[in-house]
Amino acid sequence: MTPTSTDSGLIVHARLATIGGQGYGLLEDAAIAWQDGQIRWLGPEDQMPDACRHLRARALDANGALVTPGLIDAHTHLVFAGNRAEEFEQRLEGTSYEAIAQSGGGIMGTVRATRAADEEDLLAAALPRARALAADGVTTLEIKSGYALSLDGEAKILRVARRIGKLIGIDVRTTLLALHALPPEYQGRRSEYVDDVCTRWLPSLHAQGLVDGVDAFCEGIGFSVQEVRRLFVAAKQLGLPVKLHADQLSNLHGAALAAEFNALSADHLECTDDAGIAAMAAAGTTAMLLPGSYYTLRETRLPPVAALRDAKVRMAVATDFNPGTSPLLSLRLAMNMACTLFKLTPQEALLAVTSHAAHALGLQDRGQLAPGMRADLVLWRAHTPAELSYWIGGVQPEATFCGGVRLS
Ligand code: DI6
Ligand code: FE
Repeated sequence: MTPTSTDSGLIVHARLATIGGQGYGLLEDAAIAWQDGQIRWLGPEDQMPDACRHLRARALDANGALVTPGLIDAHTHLVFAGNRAEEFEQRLEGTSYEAIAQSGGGIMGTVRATRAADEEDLLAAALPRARALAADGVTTLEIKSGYALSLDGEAKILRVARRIGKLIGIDVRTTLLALHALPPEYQGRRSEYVDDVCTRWLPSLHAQGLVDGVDAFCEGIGFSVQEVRRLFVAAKQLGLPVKLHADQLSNLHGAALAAEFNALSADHLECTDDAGIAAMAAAGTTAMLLPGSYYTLRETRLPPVAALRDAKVRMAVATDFNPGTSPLLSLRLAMNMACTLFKLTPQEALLAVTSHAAHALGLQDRGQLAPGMRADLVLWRAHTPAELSYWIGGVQPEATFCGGVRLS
């Protein structure tokens, strides 16, 4: 690899929050070098090995500023058409989220708009959203389907998700969320819908290379534990990891179900009980906290953060970006909300969008700064790691690298 390669580089005079070892894993007066998209060395600048010195010619001088791993937004519904601003108004006038869904709005409103959009329209709508997340330091982005609810439509969404990653240069992980709402064609035939998703849609989309994981909306207005169980059995047979929208609006014991299938994550958890937490702890399932939807729905039940912490369940945080309950395009704002609303410490919040979020996607090659890890890193216009949770807006990356290649 030559010094001019686009996926090699060096940052000097940095404060590295490595997220390895204890807490932030801070290294002062440090340098970090990468080659072929992988971190090769990091440490005190005066100990830099000769093998890294050829990168000096085009080193970035951080002037003492903070470098973190690239942020990971591990729960989004980024690809859809239209928006739901009208429902936002209705909710503020007193109509509940569930009542809107039951009267044919909610998710189904977005489904109608998304079905009517072609692939290029969907891409054009989604790209600026992904760019907004990337501008805030996101280098790995999970995107769920779930707003077309037909085999071809879900494929269209997942293809758009993959294209976004290539166009912006970030790493996109796709999740099939067909059990999001019952499509109108299947009214009165719920069981047949679940069967079709399990036996036809999932194998077909998997064979097309469009599915990295499987999710479901386990809720009174979504799908039951029994229905989700069938989906998870089918996913496991294909070797696909699962995760679950669990216990957000009601306690259907979704967290325990997720744990039973060794889910990567159980997400939301506002209504999760002690048995659910114990099951997650035993299974190593990550708790995915989503303060954006808590805030937007003006929810008052808090996820059981103290109990999750006591049980040593890993906590991740994501935007849950979606048009209904979380129109939030800043993972940093989600970190701030996780601290202010859920009482995470800023240190927990940074872990939640780096190493714990990587865990929630089943990815071992990122989320920390260490030799051998992907060179996904952000140089911030900030000095202390707590600033990333503290400032509400304003702090932006000075430079972002994904797989060693500079994004901004
Ligand atoms: N994620 C979801 O899938 C639902 N809520 C959530 O947090 C529904 C999103 C929507 O209303 O479109
Ligand atoms: Fe969601």
